[in-house]
Amino acid sequence: MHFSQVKILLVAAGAVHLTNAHTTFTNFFVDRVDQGDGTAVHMSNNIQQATYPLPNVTTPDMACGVNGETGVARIASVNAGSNLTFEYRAVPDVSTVSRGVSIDLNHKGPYAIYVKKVTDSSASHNAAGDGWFKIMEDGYDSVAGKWCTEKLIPNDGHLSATVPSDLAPGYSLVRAELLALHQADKTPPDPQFYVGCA
Ligand SMILES: *[C@@H]1O[C@H](CO)[C@@H](O)[C@H](O)[C@H]1NC(C)=O
Ligand SMILES: *[C@@H]1O[C@H](CO)[C@@H](O)[C@H](O)[C@H]1NC(C)=O
Ligand SMILES: [Cu+2]
Repeated sequence: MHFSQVKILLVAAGAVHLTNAHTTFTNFFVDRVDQGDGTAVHMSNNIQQATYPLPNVTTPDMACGVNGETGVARIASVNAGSNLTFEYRAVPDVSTVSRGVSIDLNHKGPYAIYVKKVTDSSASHNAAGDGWFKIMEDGYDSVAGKWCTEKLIPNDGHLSATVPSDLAPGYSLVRAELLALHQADKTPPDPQFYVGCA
């Protein structure tokens, strides 16, 4: 095989990789401080499918994603008024790739951030069900002509929200929801939810 052929194959593999790469919430920031890769974050245990959209929106996974009902030991402290940032990555493990890509540009849609008071943030099985309320949402920016998913790319994959000043003290879960609508008008409809909790 000639070198030129090798190069073409690599370019093709890269393109396929990007198209298949969806996104997932990996890093939680409190007042712009990164808590660390996956720290205090409920994440999928499936390496191959961690960035896939929710396979079934009628299961409890809708709350915090696949494996999202599994509690995590690390808890981040936040204050009223704290800036919470949620980093999304197309490739969760950035030890082998550049941090650059957060989502493929073909995804178009809004995001929202929710909070739920819980008895113990590290406990399992406290995510699905009642109690969630929305603290932030952003959709289509008609002035810029851009969806929030498109702004995510130049913004290093970061979504953010402010902790409400009247949030009761104690433990809470916070849920990030990114919704890609580019397949939602197809048959069958395929709204792609990328959800995760900290
Ligand atoms: C989605 O989950 C619901 C509830 O568990 C189940 O009844 C349904 O068959 C699932 N749908 C698919 C396409 O797997
Ligand atoms: C939170 O901080 C980020 C920088 O990491 C900034 O872009 C964003 O505007 C801030 N959000 C709020 C609600 O202040
Ligand atoms: Cu996708």
